Amino acid sequence: MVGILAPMTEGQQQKKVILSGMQPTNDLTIGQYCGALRNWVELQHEYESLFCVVDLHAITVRQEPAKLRKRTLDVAAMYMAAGIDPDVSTLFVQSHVPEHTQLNWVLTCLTGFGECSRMTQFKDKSAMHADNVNVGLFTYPILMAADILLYNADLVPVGEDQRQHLELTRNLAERFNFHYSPTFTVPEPFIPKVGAKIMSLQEPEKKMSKSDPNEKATIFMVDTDEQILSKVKRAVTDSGTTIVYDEKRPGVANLMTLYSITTGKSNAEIEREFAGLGYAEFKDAVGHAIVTFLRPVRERYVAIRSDEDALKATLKRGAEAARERARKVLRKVYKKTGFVEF
Ligand code: ATP
Ligand code: LTN
Repeated sequence: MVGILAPMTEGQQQKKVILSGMQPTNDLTIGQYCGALRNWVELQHEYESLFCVVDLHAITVRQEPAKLRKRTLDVAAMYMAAGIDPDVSTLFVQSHVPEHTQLNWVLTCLTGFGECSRMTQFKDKSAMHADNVNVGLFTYPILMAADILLYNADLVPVGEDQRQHLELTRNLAERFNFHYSPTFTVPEPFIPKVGAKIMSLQEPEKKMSKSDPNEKATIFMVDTDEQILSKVKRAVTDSGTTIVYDEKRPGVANLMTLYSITTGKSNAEIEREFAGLGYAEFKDAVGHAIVTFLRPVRERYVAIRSDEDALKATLKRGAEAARERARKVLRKVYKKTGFVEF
């Protein structure tokens, strides 16, 4: 399934393009790693890849400036620790490329009020932040569409919760192409079969979220070995006894998914491994598998994060490369929209 490719300009890459991003609203979780980041790492060699830290999106929820600044660098360092190679992929901060907000405006004027009102994330987040239901939260998915369309991304690797935003992005691309002339690639979501929705360890019917006030519900990528083992040990399961994959038993299913991703074993293999054993043995194995898996990532993270100058230089280089591309696409969009060229 391929979107309509925009005509190639001279010297443009032949590889297909992927773009994705995460908000620097807290430390990253193992949910984000499983749903998105690990796929970015795998896909980066096959695609022309752009990954950004979406700080403009983050301020749709109130942020403390000093924390936002720090977390933006934390998230970029975690991308690299997880395996994003800035010599292979373009790694940048969204606010460093002003074309995102410029395209955002053009797309905003093509978006129906009703389309934004239907977004589940808006409904959820406005309920969660009832004291600050700002217009940015409402138009959030249009800015996301701008991020994607600005680079004519073919594929957008994200978790399940972003499917609806991708659908809006596709509609906006088609709408612009129809009203003006073919300009944007219509992107496809890339949502993994396993791990697209890692659930909370405390309420396994709910998505694991980096903003969950209950810290026991979430495994952060920077958690210590002890924290991980303790959180997994206390994870909510059910009154059953067997280790069998069953979506009706979301606690056990979620732990099986985490075990599968961190060890590479299939559900059938896991079921065989734990046949006749109980939750205690299973949780112990899951906890240790996550610890073994995350430890080297955390060690790389600490090393990368400790050299802030180098990290900032990497992001500067990424922003320059991204701007170079973004400027060309925005220019085309402005021209087609009818703005007088400067
Ligand atoms: P929050 O958890 O604070 O609501 P978010 O979902 O807005 O955060 P982002 O940083 O914007 O978090 O998400 C980055 C990526 O990680 C997205 O592609 C999202 O689908 C994915 N993701 C987030 N949480 C999970 C999860 N629990 N399971 C799988 N993928 C996830
Ligand atoms: N809305 C996304 C974050 C995001 C994004 C993007 C993802 C902003 N811009 C562009 C992919 C492509 C989320 O995960 N909450």
